[in-house]
Amino acid sequence: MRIIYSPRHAGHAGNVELNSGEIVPAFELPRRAEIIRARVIEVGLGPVEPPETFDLATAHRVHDAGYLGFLPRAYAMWQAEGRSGTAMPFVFPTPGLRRDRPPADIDGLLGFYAFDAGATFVAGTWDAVRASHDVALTGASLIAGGERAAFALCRPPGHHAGGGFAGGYCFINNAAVAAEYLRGRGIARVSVLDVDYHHGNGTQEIFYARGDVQVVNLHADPLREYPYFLGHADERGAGAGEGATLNLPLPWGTGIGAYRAALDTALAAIADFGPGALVVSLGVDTYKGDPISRFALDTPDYPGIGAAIAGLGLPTLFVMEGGYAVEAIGENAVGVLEGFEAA
Ligand code: Q9C
Ligand code: ZN
Repeated sequence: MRIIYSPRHAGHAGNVELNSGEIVPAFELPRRAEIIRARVIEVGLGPVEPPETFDLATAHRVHDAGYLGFLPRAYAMWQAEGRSGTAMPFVFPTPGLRRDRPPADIDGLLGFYAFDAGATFVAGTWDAVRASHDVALTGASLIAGGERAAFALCRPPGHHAGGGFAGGYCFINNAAVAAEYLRGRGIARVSVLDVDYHHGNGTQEIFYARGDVQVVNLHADPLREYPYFLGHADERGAGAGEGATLNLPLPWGTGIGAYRAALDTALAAIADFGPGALVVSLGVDTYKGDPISRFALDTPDYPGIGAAIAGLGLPTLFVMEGGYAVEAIGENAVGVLEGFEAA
């Protein structure tokens, strides 16, 4: 399969994050994408190509204008206060506070456009986000043009970013932009299958009231896991989207047996929906060695996941999301793709 990659991800580097009450180096780091790229080449998965440049018209269909306008300006506003290092929000307009008056300074704006402190900015962040968006759209354009499958090696990831907010290492929702693009290319129904360990709250929110894009999530139960405040089984969609959202939360410690049973349920729901294309939010933080996650999948389990997805017989765009066990991320992520190809 064709692989889309941009070296511009590497400017999003040196960030720190809040973890268990301490500021630590961010788990979402450049080496992740480089190890996946090296593994793609090592196994000969296919040609690695640079993205084309896309305008933000499709992104504007899934994100608010105020939010998209803020992202490129955030770090310059931070620097204008005389600061360097990592720009991170610390105050958020939770219900009970006002959302109708966007703040005028950087600390207010960072929180206004975020749901957690986990999507942080450095000098190269916007350029990396913009390139990641182009990587996803280039992959989507290959699918729209008739390719059976493509791999968008996106970094930073996207599935926690909602219409008007960043969070969880995510800024532009690459998978949502790709799905919307496929709709715009005349594919009447598109499904998003999110296999990242964490619930894809942003993707779900963006399409929740729409009947043309189905969103199916397999993830750690939000009762005990980030993002905590979305991803329960009783969320089924709203209005025209009633029934087009499916959540399959799983307990800590889930191994491949229970995981494959849930995946089969997810795949049957997708087959029922009858999409013309599939976008897979591919996170491999389901791995037993992941430093921030608690599932128990092992490296030999990943090709079977790819093979099961291939069984749908759909044009399929894989969009890279999470996975923080850096030494294993290449084998695990590319294992899914190899399994897909071999099926
Ligand atoms: N500080 C993705 O996998 N933080 N995002 C967890 C560690 C948030 C994960 C606690 C994890 C976000 C794309
Ligand atoms: Zn994740």
